[in-house]
Amino acid sequence: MNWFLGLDNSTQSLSSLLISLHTGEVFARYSVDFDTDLPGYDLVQGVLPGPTALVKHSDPLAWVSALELLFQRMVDDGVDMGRIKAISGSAQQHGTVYLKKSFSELDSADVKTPSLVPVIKDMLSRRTSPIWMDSSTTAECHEIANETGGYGYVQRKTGSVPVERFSGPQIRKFYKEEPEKYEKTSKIHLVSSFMASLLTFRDAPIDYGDGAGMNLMDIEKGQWVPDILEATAPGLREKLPQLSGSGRKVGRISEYFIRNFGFSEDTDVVSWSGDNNNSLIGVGGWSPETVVVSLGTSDTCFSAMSQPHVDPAGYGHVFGNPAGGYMGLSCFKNGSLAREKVKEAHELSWDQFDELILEKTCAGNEKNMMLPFFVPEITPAVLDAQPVYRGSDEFVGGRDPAAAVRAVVEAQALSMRYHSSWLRNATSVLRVTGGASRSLGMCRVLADVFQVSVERLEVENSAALGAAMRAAQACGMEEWRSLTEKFCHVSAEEIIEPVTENARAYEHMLPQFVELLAETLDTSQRG
Ligand code: XUL
Repeated sequence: MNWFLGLDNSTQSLSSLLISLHTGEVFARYSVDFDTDLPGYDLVQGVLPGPTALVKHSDPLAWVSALELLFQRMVDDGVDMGRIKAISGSAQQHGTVYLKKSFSELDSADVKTPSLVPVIKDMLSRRTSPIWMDSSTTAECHEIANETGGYGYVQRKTGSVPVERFSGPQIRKFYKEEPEKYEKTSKIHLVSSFMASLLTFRDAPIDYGDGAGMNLMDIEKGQWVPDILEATAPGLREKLPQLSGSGRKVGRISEYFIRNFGFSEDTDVVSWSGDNNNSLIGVGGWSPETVVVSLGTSDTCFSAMSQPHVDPAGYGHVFGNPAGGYMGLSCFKNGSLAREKVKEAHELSWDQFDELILEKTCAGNEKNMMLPFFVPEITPAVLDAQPVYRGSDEFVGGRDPAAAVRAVVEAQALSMRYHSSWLRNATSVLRVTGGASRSLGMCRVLADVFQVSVERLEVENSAALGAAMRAAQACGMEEWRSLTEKFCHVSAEEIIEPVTENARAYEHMLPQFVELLAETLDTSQRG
């Protein structure tokens, strides 16, 4: 029994991998895509259609279904589930799941139905879950700030100013709009703690890592902040799970999963955490020398921090590092969503997208520049999404695919460089992970804009890998350092060195980009 299972419940899919401490192998990579594998839930890129562009919810039952389908795929493929010693997971951050009292009594329920979905459906006090893409709580952010010591106070306590997608403002909105349902809610879980609870059939704690993304937890003390809870919604303290360290075993896997999928009754479930927190571990970035760029549905830029210093501009966040200490993170919503919009607008394949960056355009993009706000942006806060174009008539008129492709990627890299300076991490290396890290063009532009080496890891799903490594560490099997040496490999051909001649183009472009941003921003959006 030396296999450890890492799961990753992201915005668009649930995926898995197993690590073997014995052989150092990473295997059993499976994935369930919410849109295509679970069409009955009507999700589009993992999200339910909403009343406005600012409202983004998902269906927690799709996550339950995905968990069962993923395990079934593993079993059907002959994976010996009985050899899994422990499971941990990673989940999209900030999203919340609202449950009735019956959920906390799940461990005494004798579930005999072939699926957990109808059982959990009856236990939901709110049918849908607001997720990290939601930007609809500006009013609630103001209210929480005004009722407490202001934006700066909430930031000093919780690591972030009140932010639209964070759990606290989302909970407040639910309380204001549906007070009876709020009243009937007995537990509010994060996606991460909900998934861990499903596996054990008991309320799992929220780990400090992901708990820091709620605007409710004192990042230094690892405790709920009473006056912020009060300003958020009445009686909230009783509705929140416990807080705990990320390395805690939260229980054994429930009888239901043993019976249906062949897990051993000794299989431990270890606290789940946020996807970014897990990625920090999965890329081997748990000590402060490394800056990580994760290119997924959202793009994020983060690094470990020994002391929790906050972003003076108010956009960055301090979360918990699962290996201890803190991590600083900036999140950009127009990540793969923006790249896809440009790719689709010009009817390109991903290979053509890359070729246009690498072969047909050069650093600086002949003064063509874009602000890729295709959907409301987080960093910087832009609610009224509208891409902005500056440059030649062809480019502005949408008739230059090559310039458009380079422009979206250069804008993302410049924005990351500009908005990550608060991390104060003078790095010489960027570790790049996530689906779009396969794009050599994207990595080339990152290397040139930051003028540092870009390293790509062998295992692309660093969130699932980090979760599996955390499961192993929590079982006392190995230290972070040896787990990192075993699983976080960078092969020499995956290192992209910066082209020094391109440095000048970006030194010149960055202030122009910042100026265009300043002109475009509606500063009245943030109080
Ligand atoms: C981080 C954030 C996103 C989600 C995506 O603050 O909102 O990266 O975690 O899953």
